[in-house]
Amino acid sequence: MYSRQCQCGWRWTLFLLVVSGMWKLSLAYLPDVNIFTNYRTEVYNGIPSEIDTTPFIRIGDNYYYIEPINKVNWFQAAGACRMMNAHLASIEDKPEMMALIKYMKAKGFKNNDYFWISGNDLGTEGAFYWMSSGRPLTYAPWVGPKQMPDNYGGNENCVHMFGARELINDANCKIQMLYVCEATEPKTFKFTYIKW
Ligand SMILES: [Ca+2]
Ligand SMILES: [Ca+2]
Repeated sequence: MYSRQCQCGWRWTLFLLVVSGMWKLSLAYLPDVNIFTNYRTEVYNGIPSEIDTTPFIRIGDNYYYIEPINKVNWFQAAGACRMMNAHLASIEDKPEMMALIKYMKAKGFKNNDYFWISGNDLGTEGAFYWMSSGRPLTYAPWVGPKQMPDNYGGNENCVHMFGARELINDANCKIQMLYVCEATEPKTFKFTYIKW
């Protein structure tokens, strides 16, 4: 008698044998489950909001200290920033400059308030670098209308910004002025316990 029923029992048996074999094989290549750690580390830019950063203030993604009173020369300003485990600021793009000037204007600083930042051409006349990063000044909004940097008097090798304008100028490093320090962007590590 013709039957459509498949006598497939042996095929199922073979299938299950193969699958179980693969499973055992895969186990052989898996590392011991016990070596998996239950901890995971995550790294965040910036610091949690509950941590007080005073006297540094966060503007955009950066943390600055803006010296409001004591005027010093560029080298002293660089040293003062290092004493705070920071550097003279490097204003590396227009958004950073705009954010900083917006804050400084709001604090009442004026165009005739000059602030040292880390740019300089002390190494090679006319080749300006940020001391804090070692990078060349690619964003360099030199003040006009006279063409700057003018190396006036043959001795202007340090860069300053203005308190209320998105501009920079080269000046004699020995002039005394205010300064802006920038803290290295902090990283925060979060350690998470995961129940497997
Ligand atoms: Ca110069
Ligand atoms: Ca100048």
